[in-house]
This record gives sequence, structure tokens and C-alpha cells, in this order.
Amino acid sequence: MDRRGFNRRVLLGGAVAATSLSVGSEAMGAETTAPTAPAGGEVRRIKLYAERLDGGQMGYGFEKGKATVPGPLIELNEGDTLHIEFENTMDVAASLHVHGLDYEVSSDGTKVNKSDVEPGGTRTYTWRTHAPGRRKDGTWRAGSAGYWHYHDHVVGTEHGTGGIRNGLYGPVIVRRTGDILPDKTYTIVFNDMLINNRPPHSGPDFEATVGDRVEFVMITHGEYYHTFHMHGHRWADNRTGMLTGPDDPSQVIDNKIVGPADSFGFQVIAGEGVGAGAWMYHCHVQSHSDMGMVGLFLVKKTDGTIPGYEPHEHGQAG
Ligand SMILES: [Cu+2]
Repeated sequence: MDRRGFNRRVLLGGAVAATSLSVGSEAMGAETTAPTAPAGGEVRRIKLYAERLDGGQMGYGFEKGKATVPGPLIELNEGDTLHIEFENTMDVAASLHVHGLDYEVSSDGTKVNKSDVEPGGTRTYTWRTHAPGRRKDGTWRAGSAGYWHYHDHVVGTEHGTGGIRNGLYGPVIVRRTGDILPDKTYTIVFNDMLINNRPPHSGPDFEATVGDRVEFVMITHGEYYHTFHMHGHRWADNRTGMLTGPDDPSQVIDNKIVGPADSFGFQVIAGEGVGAGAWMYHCHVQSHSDMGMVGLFLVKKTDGTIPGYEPHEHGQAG
């Protein structure tokens, strides 16, 4: 059985290569040896908990007692449906509200739609996604694919201002069939003047080895506008953060203005053309970087070392 599956994959791979050759260099941008996202259409069920954490923080987690800030990455493929059994273990009402996906008002996660969850309560939220396509009137409907996020919408105020401030937020990625999959994904959230709710000047730092395909999801929350900047690496300002080919007109950037509830993502090849190193990422509003909105993208050589880098006392892999 396994062997048959393997052989079939090999055959399909051969067929793809032959097709690409026959259409010539125009197909260059579409060719990749990296794994890609499968077709969607699955119905999945997960559990998600909202919990109080130390220091007045709050977090979401897939398992009881394991909540984190940011909350865990939720990944879907266009066409997937996700049922989330959400349990609120806290002593205040909480909810789950998502950006970018399809949901009925009963899964809105707001007081106005009575879709929040009382202390100790449970509620199932349903998120759906769809592929792009043409409407009956001929216009084009966007698909769900993108870098999105979820957050509380009721703690503190009816907009979840207290919940978001305390850490009730997390990333959502919806992939399109054929999207290139990364080796690892990291989430960076500018929340007021903090990154991922950590103390200023303390990261989070993210590790990779030269050549890794690393994906970043960048989300902003809170009161301020920021500029996200990464050293030594750049990305395309489009849906995936990657150029689709030599004629993709997307601007290539290494700095992006972001405001509350914005989200975007991109993939880089760690150290590509620049090598291993402790590459800073930070808010480029000068006073914000000076106040500690900075972390490191620690790109190691294959022997595990990072040239010129001595871990600072607050440094910590995230
Ligand atoms: Cu800033």
C-alpha cells in the first residue's frame, strides 16, 4: 500500500516535470521542489481554551494548562471547515473572533451577537473557507487564502480591548492549493509597545539555519501604528510574500507600515545571499525601537554557530 502510494507520487512528479519542459521557460516561476499545500475541503475539529496566565496575562491554547501568547497557529487550506470547541476557563466572559474567514453571526464572538462564552462555559465556533472563483454576475470573488488572525472580542470592553491587551490573540493561515509550505512558521505581534506581550528589549528571538524556508506571520494590535522592519531579508508585498515569477509586479520590501488588526505574512530563505547572523527585526518608528520593540532572527550556520553573536542576557529563543 505504502509502496504503491510512493510509486504513484514518483510518477506524478515525472509527469509534472515533463509538462514544465514542454511549455519552456515561462513555467520557471511555478517550479519548486518545496512541498506545497494540498487541496482543501476537509472538515476538522479542534479544542481551544482561554486561560489566565501569570502576570495578569491571558492566552489561548489547544490543551488545558498550555495557553501561550500569541495563541497557537491555526492553519487551513481553502475549502476547509473548522469547528472549534472553545472552553473559557477564566473568571470573566471571553470569546473567539476571527478575521478574513467565513462565519455566521453565531460564530462572530461578540456580545452584540451573543456569541461570547461565560466563565466556565463552552461554545463551538465554526469557520469556513473558500477558493476564489467567478460569481454568476461575472465578477471575481477572492478566496480565503491569506495571513489572518483571531482574538477575543469581549474582555474588558465590548471590543475585547482588555483581552487583546492581555494576550488573547493568535495567527491564522489559510493556504491555497499549491502554495509553498515553509520549514517553520513564527508569529510576531506588535501589541501596543510590546512584541508578543514580552517585556521591552527581550525579543522574542527566532531561530533558523541558513537555507531554511522560514515563514513569518506579522500581526498588529493595540493603540499605535508601527513600521515592521527586518534586517538582511526582504519579501514581496502580496498575498504570500513571495514573487510568483519574473513578471510579478509586486513591490519587494523590507519595511511595512502596520496598524491595529493588520496582518500579513511572508517567507524568506534564512540568510540567503547574506549568510548566518543575528539579524534584527524591529519597529522602525525610532522612539519605538529605542523603547525596546526589537528582537532577533538568529540564523545559524549548519554547524550551529552564529558569527559575531553573543547571546545577551535577556535573549531567548521564541
Ligand atoms: Cu512602533
